[in-house]
Amino acid sequence: MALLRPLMAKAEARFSNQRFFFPCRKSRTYTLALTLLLALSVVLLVLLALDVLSLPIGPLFAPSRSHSEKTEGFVQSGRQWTEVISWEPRASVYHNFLSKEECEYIIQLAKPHMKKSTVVNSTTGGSEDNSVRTSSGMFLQRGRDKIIRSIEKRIADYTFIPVEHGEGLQVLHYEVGQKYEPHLDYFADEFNTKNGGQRIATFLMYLSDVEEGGETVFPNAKVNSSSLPGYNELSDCGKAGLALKPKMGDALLFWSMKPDATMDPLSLHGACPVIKGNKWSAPKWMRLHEYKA
Ligand SMILES: O=C(O)CCC(=O)C(=O)O
Repeated sequence: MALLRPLMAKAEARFSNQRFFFPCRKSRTYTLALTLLLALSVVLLVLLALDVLSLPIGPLFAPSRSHSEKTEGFVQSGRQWTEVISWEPRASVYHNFLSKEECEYIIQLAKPHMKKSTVVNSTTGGSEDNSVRTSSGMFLQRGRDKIIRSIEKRIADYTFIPVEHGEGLQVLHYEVGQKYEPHLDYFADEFNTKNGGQRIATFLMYLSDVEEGGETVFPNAKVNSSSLPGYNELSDCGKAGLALKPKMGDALLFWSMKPDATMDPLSLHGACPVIKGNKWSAPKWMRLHEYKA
């Protein structure tokens, strides 16, 4: 026993040695870190489930660009999503397609060159002044600069219609009382289809809000529009069909050509008279074939 005493003392000293307890503390630290991580994951999962947080994955129909993505020169800060508003005719809205800066840029480019809008004479194919269209407008050359090229590329990416099939961007301005009576964007004459063939779709961008009136209306759309949200805020002209109230940056895509390659008369549409404020819009017409701009 006397012989064992030094050994036992040595073992006791070892047990009480700090170094012995160090691995124990280390494992407690690990346990604490793991618990914290687990708690954090649970909190994250709860926040995701409650939709307080979201992963950078869009819904099925959302365009690929995410919030605050930098477009050519400008930052798009609004939330972007698309919404089908009608199947007959086929029409959808792309919310916040353009940034505020892009809208202002287009207006500032167009302003010095605005002229009274004309319509196409369906027999001769020529342009003429007509009381059915009282806005003013101008065309921006396709691909004229970096900003316009970026917008045109985004339209092509979204519609799957190549940039080369697009006409130059038209910029339209409507003052109080100005309008465009219901009409079709596709042609009834041969002259206007020589370059590029028929117009198959229109991508109409709103460059401004309008206080009252100025809606784009589809009088023959097969939609019960009176049950849609916002119906009560529409003008009488807007209430006469499926109508979209202009909102700066939003874009309306509608198809003049049906999937069976025939033209769609239900795509008849017009611009309601502006009652209060000003309206700026920019249609991009897209053709069946390459359009020599
Ligand atoms: O500005 C609008 O709301 C409609 C424009 C339009 O219909 C057109 O230019 O063909």
